[in-house]
Amino acid sequence: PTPAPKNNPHRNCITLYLKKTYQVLLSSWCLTGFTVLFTNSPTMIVMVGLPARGKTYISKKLTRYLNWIGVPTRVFNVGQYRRDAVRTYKSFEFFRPDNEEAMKIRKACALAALKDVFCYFTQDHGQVAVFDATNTTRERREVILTFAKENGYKVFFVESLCDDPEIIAENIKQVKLSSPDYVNCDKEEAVTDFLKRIDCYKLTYVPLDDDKDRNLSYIKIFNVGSRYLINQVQDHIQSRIVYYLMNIHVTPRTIYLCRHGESELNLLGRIGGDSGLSPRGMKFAAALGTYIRGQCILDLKIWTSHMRRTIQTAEAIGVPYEQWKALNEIDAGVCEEMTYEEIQDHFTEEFALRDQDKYRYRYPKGESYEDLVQRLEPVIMELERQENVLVICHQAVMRCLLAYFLDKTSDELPYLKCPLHTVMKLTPVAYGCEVESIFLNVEAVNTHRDRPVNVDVDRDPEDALLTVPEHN
Ligand SMILES: *C1O[C@H](CO)[C@@H](O)[C@H](O)[C@H]1NC(C)=O
Ligand SMILES: *[C@@H]1O[C@H](CO)[C@@H](O)[C@H](O)[C@H]1NC(C)=O
Repeated sequence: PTPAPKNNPHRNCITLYLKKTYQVLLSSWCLTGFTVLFTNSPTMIVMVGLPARGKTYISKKLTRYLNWIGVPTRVFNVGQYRRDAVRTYKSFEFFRPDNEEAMKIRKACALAALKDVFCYFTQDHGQVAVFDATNTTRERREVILTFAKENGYKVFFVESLCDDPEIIAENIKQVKLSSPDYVNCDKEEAVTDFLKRIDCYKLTYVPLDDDKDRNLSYIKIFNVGSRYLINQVQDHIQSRIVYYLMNIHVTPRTIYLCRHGESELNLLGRIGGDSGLSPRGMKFAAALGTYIRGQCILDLKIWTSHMRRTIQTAEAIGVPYEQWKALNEIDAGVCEEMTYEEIQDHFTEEFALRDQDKYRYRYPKGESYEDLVQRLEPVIMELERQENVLVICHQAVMRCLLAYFLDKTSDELPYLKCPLHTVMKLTPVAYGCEVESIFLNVEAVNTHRDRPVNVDVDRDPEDALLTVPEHN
């Protein structure tokens, strides 16, 4: 909106009105996939629940997702502040509610974390802070609410409840035993100590209450997602968080990512287009079929784009597959089917601008990586819902998907190495994702172009073309 003149007495009203209107407008744009995300005040996501209820897991995963969709987010782990303050952990005794000395330390740590949240919002342009603490009493939550109110932040609680001893035992085994608190410690002793630590918290734990907390915004997650309760969602970002949390699961599974086999245009060093596979590309498709059959995966879903080269690759596997238009390669607009040499020739300035900010650069009449991430968001959401999936896609698309799973920044994303004829096998582990890269032994051209040192618009052609991979 054009700002109203300064001397207009109604100016504040008008801006407020515009703000409100635009907020609604922008929110609906976000839903239809535009790249604008609008949050007028920062949000604190506050985790609530006993230890070993997956709070850190949820915090890290949610943070990775929000950063990937373009909302600057950071985790503040109060436990880590405690570990930094009290170097050596002795036992659960530290967590007894009648241990006054320890309570003081814990309170000081939480305050230090809140202070850092404040700095993150004011100095580092953060939009969401995930406060990963236990926060099991109403009084403690009140401290956060007051702090948030004073600073004009919104608060959204995420409470994880679990009464299934098997899930809790699994969580302790998976993540708690590798915690810094239990290095050089007997495994069984550690589990016993940890269960006692949980008992200390149980003494004072008060879950969010249907009636007393009815004015708060929160989601309660029961037994890792078998049931949810959602209360007072305030805005667009909270609604997206709720939607995401309701789609993720913890069932072990594997995701395979690869590109199509080498295409006719790859051989010529031409980007985009919709060509078929080269003879080596066909060989890769067959090798992929053999590899996938060798993995013996039950119920493997296979997804391709709408482009010939991914469909031909999937055909060779000989099992049903699903086509997603959202998986189509980045649209290079006026540069489609050109070689990098031709782009440098015809669109010299554009070529340099792309090197200056490859993530945000949008090809004339085409897309940017940033656009692509928005287009791929429904794919990520469906990947979260599914179990074993093989995604046969394209270089830029695979970079975006990989960046999500490996928590890469938008600066790193457009330069991730995704060579042809190589499968990336992703396995979720405790707090992230393990990746194994498998080359299927079929030669292919290199299509990776690194960022050249010189990115000035008036650089020499040699400088611009320095990192272009070899081609026919
Ligand atoms: C929850 O957060 C509050 C913030 O004021 C803090 O005082 C408290 O120590 C946290 N809970 C626990 C059990 O760490
Ligand atoms: C909730 O908000 C309403 C309206 O502001 C208020 O009257 C009520 O007392 C609040 N309830 C609680 C439990 O805080």
